[in-house]
Amino acid sequence: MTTTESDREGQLAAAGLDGQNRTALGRLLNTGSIGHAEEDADGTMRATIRIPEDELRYDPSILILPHGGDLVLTLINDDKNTHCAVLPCNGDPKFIWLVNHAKGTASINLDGPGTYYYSSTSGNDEGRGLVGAIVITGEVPDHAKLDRPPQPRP
Ligand SMILES: [Cu+2]
Repeated sequence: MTTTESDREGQLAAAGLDGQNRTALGRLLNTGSIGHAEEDADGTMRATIRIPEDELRYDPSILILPHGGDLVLTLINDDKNTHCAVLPCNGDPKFIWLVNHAKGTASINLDGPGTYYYSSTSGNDEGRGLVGAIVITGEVPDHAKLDRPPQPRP
């Protein structure tokens, strides 16, 4: 599911910050849409991220996960240029190369809540805004909690 916030999009468009070579070289980071991963019965999460033609953004640009774990990402490059994604993953990052009109799948594991950024590191994609975020909600898994008394929280 993808949602948009029309007021913000209108303001970004009016300011010339929603595309390439207007007010700035590229769009601002994470000004695109928001999406939610779907979850299989076994807890594996799935989502599809596209790179629309001539927009230099991931869509959704912010992907929200209900909790940490395994994520199967389908990436589709609808653009007329080659892009990629260097994705966060426990251990080493994962790299997926996406030539024009390519579709690929990346399996990653992120077991802690938090905000993870990824981008296309080819050409000047990052500088032009081809940066996405994966936001994991939920609690830290028990195995990652420190053995200490409850801490005050804001
Ligand atoms: Cu779940």
